[in-house]
Amino acid sequence: MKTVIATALALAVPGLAAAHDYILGDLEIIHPRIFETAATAKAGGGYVTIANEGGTADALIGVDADFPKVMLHRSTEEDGVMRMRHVDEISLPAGEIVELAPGGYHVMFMGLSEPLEAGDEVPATLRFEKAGDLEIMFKVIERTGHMDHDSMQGSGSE
Ligand SMILES: [Cu+2]
Repeated sequence: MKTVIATALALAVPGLAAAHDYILGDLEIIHPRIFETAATAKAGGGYVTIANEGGTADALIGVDADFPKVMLHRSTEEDGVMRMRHVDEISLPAGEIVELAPGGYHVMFMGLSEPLEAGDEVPATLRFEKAGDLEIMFKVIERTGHMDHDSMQGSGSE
C-alpha cells in the first residue's frame, strides 16, 4: 500500500496522556519516544511500538532524522554484558505487534551535538519496506530511573 496518510490520532486515554500514534496503511505506530539524554551522551535511543494489522509482513528498513547517523540497533546480553548491534531491518510479521523497547530493538540517533531534553520533539521519517515512508515525531521523555544501554558510548557496529 503506497498511500501515505499520516494521521495523528488524538488519544484521550487516561494514564497515557503522553501517548501519540500514527497510522500508515495497515501499520499502527504507537508512542514514538526517546529518553532524555545525559549532557555528555553522544547518542540517544528511540523506541516505538508497531502493530501490523494487515495480512502481509512488512519491515522497518530505516529511519531518517537530522543527526549525523541514525541506525537500527538491537541490544542483546552476551556473557552478562549488554551490547548493541546494527541490524538492517526489523521484521513486522502480519498480525503481530513489535516493540522497540529498552533492552531490545531501538533506533539509535547518533552524533548528538546537544542533549535531548524532555519535552523536545524529534522529527523523523520511518521507512517501511512495503508501506513506504511515514513522517513522525519522537517525543523526548524523562528517564524513569532505569538505566539502559543507550547512555553507553557504544560503537554501534559489529
Ligand atoms: Cu543502540
